Amino acid sequence: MTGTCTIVIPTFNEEKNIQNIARAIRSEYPDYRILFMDDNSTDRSRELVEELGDPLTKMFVRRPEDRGLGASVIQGFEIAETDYAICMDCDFQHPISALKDIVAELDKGSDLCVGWRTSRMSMGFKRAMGSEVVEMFCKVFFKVHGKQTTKDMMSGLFGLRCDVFRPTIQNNWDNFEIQGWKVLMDLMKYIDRKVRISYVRYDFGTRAEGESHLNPKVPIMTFHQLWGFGKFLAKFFCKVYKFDYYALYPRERKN
Ligand SMILES: Nc1nc2c(ncn2[C@@H]2O[C@H](COP(=O)(O)OP(=O)(O)OP(=O)(O)O)[C@@H](O)[C@H]2O)c(=O)[nH]1
Ligand SMILES: [Mg+2]
Repeated sequence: MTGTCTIVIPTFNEEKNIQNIARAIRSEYPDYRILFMDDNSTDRSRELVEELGDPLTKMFVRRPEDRGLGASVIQGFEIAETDYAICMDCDFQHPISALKDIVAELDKGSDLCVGWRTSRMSMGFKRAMGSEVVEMFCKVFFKVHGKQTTKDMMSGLFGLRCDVFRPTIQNNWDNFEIQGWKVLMDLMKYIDRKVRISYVRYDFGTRAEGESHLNPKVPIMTFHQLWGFGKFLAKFFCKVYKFDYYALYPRERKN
């Protein structure tokens, strides 16, 4: 028997994609729940989700003081009321067809199924190379700290068994990189047991509509996930790019 599934989609101002993605998922998967984790979008996203009138498609509007892509996804996993939860972006960069393959892997007994990109070139050469290099760098830190890695640590498409990951989420809420983008990496950092990992290969696409939210703080926040030395690097790059480190991480401010 197949497990029940929630598709967790973090959103911020995705009015150009939000109905299309919900309809595309629904046309292939009549039973999956869709949960948009929205950070108080200022566009028509909320009305557009209501307009769909789909009882299995919901939008959770998050507290404004808690804004963050990482926090949105992790909270979505925590509140999902299904056996499995899969995270994907709203802009069609992740193929809808991969969702059933992820569920099939979880049905077979994996705790975590990672969407493993065949190539990152759709991001453009420079960004793709940067992403590969940062990923290799991160993996070294994970190995040094005796942590499990995955073949695509920075993939935004992955599914998990909620019962396995929920305790980790609940016990580490204050440790996660709230505004960070590398949610899978965060979960692998804190998961307290060896999880059974499987993979689904996929072609990473380009954004369908709307504006990218990628910003220069994303790599800094990725470094910050890498324990003490990573925090040192994050501070260094904040200085170089003239960002206020303590505005990003107020809890680290010394009194
Ligand atoms: N909840 C929430 N979602 C966000 C936030 N920033 C971005 N998102 C969503 O996270 C997903 C990934 O963001 P994108 O802007 O597509 O980032 P990207 O895929 O790295 O960049 P592109 O390749 O240019 O699309 C999208 O579904 C966004 O709507 C945020 O602050 N909060
Ligand atoms: Mg995108």
